[in-house]
Amino acid sequence: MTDTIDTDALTEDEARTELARLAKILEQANAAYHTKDAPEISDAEYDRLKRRNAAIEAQFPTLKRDDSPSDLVGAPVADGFSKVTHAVAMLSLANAFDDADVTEFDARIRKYLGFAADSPLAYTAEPKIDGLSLSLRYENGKLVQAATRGDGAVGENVTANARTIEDVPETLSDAPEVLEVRGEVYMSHPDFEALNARQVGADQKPFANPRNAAAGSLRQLDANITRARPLRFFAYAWGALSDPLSDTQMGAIDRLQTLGFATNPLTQLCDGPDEMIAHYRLIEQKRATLGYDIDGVVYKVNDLTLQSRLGFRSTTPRWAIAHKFPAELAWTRLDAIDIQVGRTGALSPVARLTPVTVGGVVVSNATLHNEDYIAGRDNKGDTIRDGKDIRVGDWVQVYRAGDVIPKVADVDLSKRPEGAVPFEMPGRCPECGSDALREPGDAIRRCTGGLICPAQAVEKLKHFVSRAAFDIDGLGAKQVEQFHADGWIAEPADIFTLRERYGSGLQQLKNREGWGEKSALNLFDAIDDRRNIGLGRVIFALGIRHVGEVAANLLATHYGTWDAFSTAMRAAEDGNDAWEDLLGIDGVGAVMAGSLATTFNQEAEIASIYRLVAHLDIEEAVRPDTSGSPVAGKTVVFTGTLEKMTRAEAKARAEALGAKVSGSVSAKTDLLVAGPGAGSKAKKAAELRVETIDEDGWLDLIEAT
Ligand code: D41
Repeated sequence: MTDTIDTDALTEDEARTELARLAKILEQANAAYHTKDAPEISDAEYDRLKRRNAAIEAQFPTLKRDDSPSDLVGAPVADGFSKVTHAVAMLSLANAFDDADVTEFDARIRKYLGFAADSPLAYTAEPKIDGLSLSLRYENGKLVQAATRGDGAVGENVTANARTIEDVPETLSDAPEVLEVRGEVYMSHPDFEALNARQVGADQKPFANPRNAAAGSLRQLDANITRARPLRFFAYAWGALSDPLSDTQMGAIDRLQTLGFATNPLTQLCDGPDEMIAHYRLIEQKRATLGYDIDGVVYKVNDLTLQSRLGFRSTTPRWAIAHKFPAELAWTRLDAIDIQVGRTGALSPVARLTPVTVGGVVVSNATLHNEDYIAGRDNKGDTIRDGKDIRVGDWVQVYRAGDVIPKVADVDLSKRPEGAVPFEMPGRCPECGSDALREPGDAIRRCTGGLICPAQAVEKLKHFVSRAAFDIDGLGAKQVEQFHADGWIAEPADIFTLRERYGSGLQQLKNREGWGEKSALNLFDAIDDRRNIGLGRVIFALGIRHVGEVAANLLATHYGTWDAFSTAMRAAEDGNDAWEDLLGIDGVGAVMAGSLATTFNQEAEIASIYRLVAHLDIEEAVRPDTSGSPVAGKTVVFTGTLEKMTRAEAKARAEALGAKVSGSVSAKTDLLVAGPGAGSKAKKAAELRVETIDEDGWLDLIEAT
């Protein structure tokens, strides 16, 4: 049989044989591409064979092979895995650090739902596995795709690798038609020790901890390497579903177990904070003998109807929280204090430490926050560490909590060397020599050099290319630093003229050390790919003080287009309409608004921003999908007593449906939802002829969606 045969003409037997042949060729091509870095067939030929395979599968869906090349990782993308957009976003977890945080979590949920302190409310409690999350998609009981969490919205396609994990079933019986199972991939302690022994035996670097080993193993481009690494998987959640698994969290976990997934045996139902905390203590006690790493306990509201009523805030569900174990501590010597200059000019003192192992990771740097912290005062000027200051030469206690930068907690004065002197923060920027000043009420000293400070420029550029910003393949912090040092790029706009300036001619990128023909072309292409970019990313990438990723996305959805956003920012001035509109965004406060307005009114800044924007085609912000929502774009006011939900819940649900919720009735109000006891607002609405409905009317209206 030849490739030129029209797939339409194939008999079922021929199709089966042909699919087997294509699977073999494509698998070989993949292996050659990824492991030997020496492709055996051209990209075009590869694509053609893959399309042919897909065409036959479409015609004979029942013949699709378990090892179908359609699901194989590693279409010939330049480097790394192909991307997968999660059908349902993978959220993250908020943290609780002590018992009081757990009690508050319960109180917050009760308040939101309008539950009395004594009405029953059950939670599940389970160990928080210290691995990496994975989403497995099953269609008609067959594993069709596995993806890492990535940034929660888009992950990496690691299907071929996931298939090598024993705890990941290839097929399920009696499963919903579509089922996305989510859980944690991890490596057990004995498997980790054995792997590291093999690594050392083969003159390879050992892994620092089981989590890194699991991550390194799952993200292997060659699935055969993953196969040789003993990974495990606990299921704890789900994404897209064609039918519900159960009506409770516990029931759903049991169902996942029945379907053939490993679930954690320490998962337990608790009737409230006291039982949750008791279970936390029990898990903490067992921690050392479990045989795998955990870093806390996760609590989830058990009733799935309540979970959906509670919903989520930006990236974390309101119905779940991770109660973390206390951070691990270690003592070591403080060798020096260096000053780093950040993208907003903040001078940050960094502790250089005699390397010490803290919770399985070697720590040699820690943050010291600011000069007050070093002197023994917190942000409010109150005494910390009993007022003990920190000096070079001191013995300090460092701790590491989660993935964050290690911190210095304490100092041992009995070991202070003679002649140690109090630390003094420089009054000038160590990078550009400009004055470094503290504004009243700010604990941070800042370089006033602005755009002339090379450290600020580099940090701005690093932020610009970071994952949540422009995320340009092949252009990371290291490359940006080098390009900046060599004068190739001074500001973000310069990235977009790199091809023009260094794509050919005497000083070519491909001739630089560490670069070649292919990597240079890939970089230019990756940059071109990003000329078309979402508004939220652009706003975040500008690196404006106080404007993080969540805020950038709020601004993007509020203003919709770059023009609307930038015009409003230029116009915003304390008290005017643009300013009030900006402050009206839920999640934007006066400090952030001030920072935005200041940035857009500095001529040098704005010129730099416009030089950048000239290279871009900025997409309109995607508003939440409220198609079919009867209240999208409408301004709604709630008044009086609501009986079936709390005010907070009503507001959150209205906003999720695309409505704007306001506190007062005006000519702009579209709808008033009035419960018993509605007073002046109902009167004003009647005067203005604003449509008014009661709580049941509101529920009928939104439930019709
Ligand atoms: O064991 C874990 N690491 C774990 C992580 C867990 N047992 N449950 C989790 N539940 C969630 C939600 C509530 C959002 C479904 C999680 C995570 N998320 C999670 N892990 C990493 C990011 C989010």
